Amino acid sequence: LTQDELKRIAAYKAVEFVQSGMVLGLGTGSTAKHAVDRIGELLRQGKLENIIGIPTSKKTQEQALSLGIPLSDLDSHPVIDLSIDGADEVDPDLNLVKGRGGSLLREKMIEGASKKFVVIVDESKMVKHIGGSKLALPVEIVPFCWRFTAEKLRSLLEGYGCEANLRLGEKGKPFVTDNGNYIVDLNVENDMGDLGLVSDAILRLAGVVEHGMFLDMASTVIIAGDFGVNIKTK
Ligand code: DER
Repeated sequence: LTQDELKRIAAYKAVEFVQSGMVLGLGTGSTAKHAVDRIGELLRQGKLENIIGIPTSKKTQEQALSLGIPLSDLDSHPVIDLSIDGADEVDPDLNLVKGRGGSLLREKMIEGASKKFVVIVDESKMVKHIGGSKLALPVEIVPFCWRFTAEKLRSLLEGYGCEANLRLGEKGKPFVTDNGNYIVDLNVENDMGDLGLVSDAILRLAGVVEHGMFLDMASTVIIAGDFGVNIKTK
């Protein structure tokens, strides 16, 4: 099976948790895209009804609109029944790294407001400990004096062998999030140990908006692999 087929399998499995009448957090990324497509299909077939979607990015908002999924926002729905989203890394405690698609702030707000947060991944996302792989830990920061904040982040984590790189968009310009902020990708080499301490230290830096570690937030992780589908629940 291709990686995209595995993503679709995990996504379709997660949509089985969706019931008519639910307020749903709609995730962002290539895996969540399959879940949003599936929800749109079931609505069209009349197998689901009275769904309200809360999109985690402008990209997902456009996808949901094109599928005719009724949309709203957190101001109107501060409590969400179920959110479905992908992840970049999942550790054995179901802690996540997210944000490689640049939507981590809205995802964390919406998924943090959800009674149930189902994560959908292909098996390649499973790691022994998050942040210690070659993949980056995204941090959303304000554009004002971004070099100052990036250096503060780098020195904060230099004990773990950290490089801080400003994420670039088109034509070498800084990538700008849906919220008008920048993203610094922290390439951390070693296991960061107590992730809660690292999270608090990052969030204390005044120029930081939010980071991509989603600690103790996932209620269920659906993993699709050539072995089949494995569902881990907190
Ligand atoms: O950027 C994000 O937060 C995405 O949800 C990411 O974590 C997963 O994206 P993928 O499904 O395209 O791998």
